[in-house]
Amino acid sequence: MDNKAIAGILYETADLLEIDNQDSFRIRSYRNAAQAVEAYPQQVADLISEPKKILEIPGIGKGMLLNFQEMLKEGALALHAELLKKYRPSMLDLLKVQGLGPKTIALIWSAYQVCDVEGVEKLARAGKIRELPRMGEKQEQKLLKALEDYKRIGGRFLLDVGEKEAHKIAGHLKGFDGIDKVSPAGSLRRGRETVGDLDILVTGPACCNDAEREKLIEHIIKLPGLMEIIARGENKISFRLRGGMQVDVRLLPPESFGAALQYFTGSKAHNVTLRQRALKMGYTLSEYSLADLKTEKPVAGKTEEEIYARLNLDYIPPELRENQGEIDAAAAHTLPDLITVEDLQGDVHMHTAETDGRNTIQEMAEAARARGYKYMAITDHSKNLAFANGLDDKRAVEHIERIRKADGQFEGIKIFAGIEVDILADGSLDLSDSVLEQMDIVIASVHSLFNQEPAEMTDRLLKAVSNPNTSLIGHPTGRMLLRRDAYAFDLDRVLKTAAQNKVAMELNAYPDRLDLRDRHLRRAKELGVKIVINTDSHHTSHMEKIRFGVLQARRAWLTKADVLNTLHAIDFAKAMKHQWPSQTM
Ligand code: DGT
Ligand code: CA
Ligand code: CA
Ligand code: ZN
Repeated sequence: MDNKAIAGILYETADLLEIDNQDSFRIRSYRNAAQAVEAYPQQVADLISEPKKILEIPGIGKGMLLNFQEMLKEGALALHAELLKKYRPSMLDLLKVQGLGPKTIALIWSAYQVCDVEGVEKLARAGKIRELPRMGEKQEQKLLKALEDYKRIGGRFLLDVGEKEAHKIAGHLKGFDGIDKVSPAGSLRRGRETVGDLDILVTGPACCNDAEREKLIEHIIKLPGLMEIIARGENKISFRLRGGMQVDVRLLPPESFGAALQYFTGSKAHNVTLRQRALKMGYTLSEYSLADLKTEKPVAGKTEEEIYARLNLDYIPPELRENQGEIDAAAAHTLPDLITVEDLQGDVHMHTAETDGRNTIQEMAEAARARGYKYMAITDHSKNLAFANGLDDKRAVEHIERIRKADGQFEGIKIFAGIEVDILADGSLDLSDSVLEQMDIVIASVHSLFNQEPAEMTDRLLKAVSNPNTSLIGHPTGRMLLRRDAYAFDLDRVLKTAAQNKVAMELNAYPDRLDLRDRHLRRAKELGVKIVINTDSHHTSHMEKIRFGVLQARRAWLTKADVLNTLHAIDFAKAMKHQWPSQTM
């Protein structure tokens, strides 16, 4: 159990104690402990044999120590489990609704014994919330709006969170005899930017008869972190994990694994179009097989490849299966040769401890070289971002010197000197031209005043794209997935000017940004704008997030030729100075 998991249980316990009307001192002790563990630099699990050290963590007393020992030994906390049993896990979903705190939830519970999102919504629609003490019509309306927001985004998870849970489940399943393959399907396999629930397919001898399947399902429900079983069938089980994510696991015989993988990978729209094509060709396509329409005899089903081939289609990578023209392209053999992680030669947006990063230039360079990159860039913040300790002109120049020196010391990787300079309210850049001119790469980004009028924001970005020092625009729409929408502006106009000026757009690979997003990237490509895929790493461990960016690039049909940081270092450096390669590679 890592610190995050421990903190998660403690936070939930505090909330549930509050709903349970326990005394505030006790509630606070759980919340404080959760905060302390979350911020603690060392893993508490490594200290299990040294209780003294655990007691040195601020806010952790003897009573809390017992809780820690229980969690680390049992993987759970009895108090937490009891409270969840009393109030049902759905209570935890309610706590995630904006503005719905433990106090209000306790109020609703004591009046109506309702503790799930749907139930509370019903009460609000029936005008039952306004009747509660300290509530009124206004609070009820606000709650309804919050419930709507919750349903729109609250039930979804970032791609990396979904992937991590899927890995854990796959690891647990592989420990069982008679399993050959475990594959994620659904939106996770398509690399969608967020996932609703996880769909996981399992095949092997253990899936082929009732007795074995029963044993396998018994094994699955022992998964650590499984909180609630939602539905259990002969070859399917659905459950909810701690944290709220729902998982559907399906057990399949090998002969229909490909058909099931195809079906459950989706998207629904892709499947509908594919099924129509199958019908026209005299087949039926189902989750069990591709079969002859008349004789009902299966003609394919073991692998996805044989299904697509039977339908006279090139294999369609999961990322493209959104019914956006991929089936026609596969029929015409014109699917793009999608970019891969291996195509990338460098990552050119990263921060160091000089501003708000955690590592030195050397540490970042070492990590980039270990990934096999041929080049990288250090691009710390500028002074407008005061809370990040952004650089002014003088410090920026000193930093360039340090970067050049580090570059001289490092074999095997070119370290470009760059900056992530703020685009100020009027579209000017936060550092002097004379300083920006010394940079190999200038990433211009909006980090403030997101609420400008759309026309003003468009002008602001147009001005940044027209600045001769700008090489690319960082995270161009500013959205934060599940938290903040993109700022409003005319992206098309900005893209058109960017194409003229040969200023690139970033695909920020960080899983809570993924900005530009898939359909915007596809539009950028259409308008002739080149892309740079970056991680925006603030720590050496962030560099591996690059694959989430590549997934989005693939969803946007991008090839190696569309992405500038697939170029060799010398050509890449030219591209950052508006000299894009003329012909496609
Ligand atoms: P999500 O979970 O909201 O992120 O999105 P998906 O795409 O994973 O959707 P999900 O989990 O409801 O279903 C997984 C796949 O299964 C979906 O992409 C296509 C297939 N599927 C599920 N239900 C249906 C259905 O009623 N009709 C068709 N044609 N396909 C379905
Ligand atoms: Ca799903
Ligand atoms: Ca599902
Ligand atoms: Zn930024």
